[in-house]
Amino acid sequence: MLNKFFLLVLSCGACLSLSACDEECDCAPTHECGNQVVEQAYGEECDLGYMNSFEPGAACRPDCLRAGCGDGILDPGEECDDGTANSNTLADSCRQIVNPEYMNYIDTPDEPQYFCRQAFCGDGVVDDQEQCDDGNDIDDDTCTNACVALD
Ligand SMILES: [Ca+2]
Ligand SMILES: [Ca+2]
Ligand SMILES: [Ca+2]
Repeated sequence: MLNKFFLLVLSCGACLSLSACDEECDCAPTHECGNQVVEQAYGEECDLGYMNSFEPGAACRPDCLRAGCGDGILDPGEECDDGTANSNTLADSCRQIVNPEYMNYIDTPDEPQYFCRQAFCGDGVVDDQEQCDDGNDIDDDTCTNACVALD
């Protein structure tokens, strides 16, 4: 496997150095994040070349993934974003919620919209300042919609 890889690299290098055999050269296709070509086969979601940026609100990150909830950068419209520390099950964490009411500012209709939101009453996790959180809309059960526990 390794040898095969090196053979490919060698033949590719040799081929590219000889303009005469350009058309026969079946070297592995090259790809690069930053070449302004969205190479989906290599996991790229976007590629704006030198415009790829870690800046909040940038349309494309330097890793050729779209900006959004979960990238660890506080983008416009996000209440929080702790990246991989976002959690929908740990108390007082930044929530990563799929909810059409909270559209990410970047329109990606083909994918679920994650919205980064602070922990809140109704997310089903008992957070700071909450006596309970059953995550439902029933106000007169044992946990009110204000996250107050009733006997
Ligand atoms: Ca690319
Ligand atoms: Ca973000
Ligand atoms: Ca909660």
